[in-house]
Amino acid sequence: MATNRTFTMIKPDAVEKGHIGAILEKINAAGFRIVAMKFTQMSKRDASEFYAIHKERPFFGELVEFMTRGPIVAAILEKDNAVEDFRTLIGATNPADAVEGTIRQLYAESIGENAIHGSDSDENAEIEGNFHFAGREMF
Ligand code: FUP
Repeated sequence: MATNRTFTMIKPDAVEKGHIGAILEKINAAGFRIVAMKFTQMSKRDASEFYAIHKERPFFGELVEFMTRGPIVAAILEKDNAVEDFRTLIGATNPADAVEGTIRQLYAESIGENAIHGSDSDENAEIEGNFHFAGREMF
């Protein structure tokens, strides 16, 4: 499997609770290399654009409110099979369904406030990574 890249965000709930360090430890321990990282806060426009695919869903308003209520950590990660392996590391979208030891099982409260994002395809990793790290030629 070729080395490739994925995109992640440690979401406002996990940042508020002081879990940045613990989550980065798990990411490093799982063999991911951090190739770009920033501590930032998304505007309503940013979050609406980032999650545009969900704009017709009933939870869209709450999702935008949540993602903009405090800072996040955005990062690009590199590893063999990065996208799939990172989805395994973070666990199911709903932490109630997440496998023991996954980041969402350990640190997430609910499907709406689920601690961390991981891109679901190589194509979306590139789109999302370029959204947050425009002009850096990360992919
Ligand atoms: P994931 O790929 O696991 O991040 O999940 P989705 O792309 O399906 O959802 C993106 C975000 O929308 C989730 F992280 C949280 C939010 N969401 C809800 O609030 N309710 C839902 O029923 C589904 C998703």
